[in-house]
Amino acid sequence: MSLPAHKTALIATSIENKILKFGTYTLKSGRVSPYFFNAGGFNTAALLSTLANAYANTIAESSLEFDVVFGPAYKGIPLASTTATALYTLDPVRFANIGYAFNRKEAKAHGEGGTIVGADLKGKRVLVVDDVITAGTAIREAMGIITAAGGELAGIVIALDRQERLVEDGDESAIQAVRRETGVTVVPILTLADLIEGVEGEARENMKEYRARYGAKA
Ligand code: OMP
Repeated sequence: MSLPAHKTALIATSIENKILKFGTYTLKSGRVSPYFFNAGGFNTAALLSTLANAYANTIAESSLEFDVVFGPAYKGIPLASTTATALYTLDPVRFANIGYAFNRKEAKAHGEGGTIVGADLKGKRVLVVDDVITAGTAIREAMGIITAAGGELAGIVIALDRQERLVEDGDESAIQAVRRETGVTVVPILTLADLIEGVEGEARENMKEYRARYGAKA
C-alpha cells in the first residue's frame, strides 16, 4: 500500500522545512516522542498556502456539512482564516457563504464584546480546524467554546492524528474517544501510520517503536 501523492508531498515539505522533526521531544502529555509536528512552521506564504490547500482538499473530499470554519486560539486562527480562503478558491460556488471564526483567549468587555470573533456560531454547524491531537485536551476545550456560543459541532479536521493510546492500559486514542462520546466526525490530513509509511531509515524505526509503546488499537 502506498500513500497518495498529496500525502507524500506534504510529508516531504514538512521534513524539508523542519515542521516534522526527529529527535527527543517531551509532549504536553509528558510522553517522550521521537518525532514532533510543529504546524507553526508553515510560516511563509508558500508553506501556509500549502497547508491551507491540504485542509481545503481534505474538507472538500469529506462528507462534512458545515456553516462556519472555527479555529481555536492561537494556532487555529491562521488555520481557519486561510482554510476558508482556500475553500473559496477551490469551489467558489459551494463555499461562498461559509463563515469563519475564532475565539479570544481573554473575553473583551468593551466594543463588540464576547469571546468569539468573526461569524456568529449561534445555531450554526461549526467545523473545527486544529493542528495536532494527542491526548485531546486542546480539542475538548474548543468543543466547550463552541457549545457555550450556541454552535453545533459539525466535525473536526486536523493536520495530524498521532494515534496514541489515551491511557497506558487502554486501547483507545483521543480521537476514537471523541468520536465515541460525541459521534462527531474527525478527519486527519495525516496520521502516525502515514508518517511511518512515508518516512525512511532510523526515524521510521523510532516511530514504529513509539507506536508499539503508545499506539492506539486501530
Ligand atoms: P493534546 O491537547 O494533548 O491533544 O495535544 C495537542 C497539542 O499538543 C497541539 O495543539 C500542540 O500544541 C502540541 N503538539 C504538537 O503541536 N505537535 C506534536 O507532534 C505533539 C504535540 C503534543 O504536545 O502532544
